[in-house]
Amino acid sequence: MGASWLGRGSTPPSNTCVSGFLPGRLQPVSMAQEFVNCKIQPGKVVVFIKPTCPYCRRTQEILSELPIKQGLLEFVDITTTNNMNEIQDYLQQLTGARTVPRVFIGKDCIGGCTDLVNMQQSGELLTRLKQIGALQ
Ligand SMILES: N[C@@H](CCC(=O)N[C@@H](CS)C(=O)NCC(=O)O)C(=O)O
Repeated sequence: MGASWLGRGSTPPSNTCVSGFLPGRLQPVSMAQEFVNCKIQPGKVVVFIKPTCPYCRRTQEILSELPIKQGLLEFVDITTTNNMNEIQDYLQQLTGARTVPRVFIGKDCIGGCTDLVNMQQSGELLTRLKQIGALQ
């Protein structure tokens, strides 16, 4: 088991999540960073949530009603982790905000609930979902 790509080149396959020092990086990757990085994937919609947050619930309603392919929509409840604050710190670093929800369409963070609602109303949401191949 372990990182079977080691020794076969300097970089892991793009779908592999690794810990420790990533190639070309000087800083070690923290558990929180690794957790978040592994969830965010090019073809997926991922939302970091807290179940008690009304904006998160609204976001879940909106996205769950859309015809997104099976397995390509994930809600990640960060309250079940033992490093929630570090995860939020990293989300702040990545996206400019540490509030939940944080919505990722593919690798891009589109913001929170208000941003999602605006994108839905403008039609941009379906366009972006189509672009990443997430629609049925
Ligand atoms: N304008 C934001 C509001 C999000 C927001 O205020 N979320 C609250 C929870 S309901 C939050 O993250 N508070 C800080 C925290 O829980 O750490 C959005 O639309 O997503």
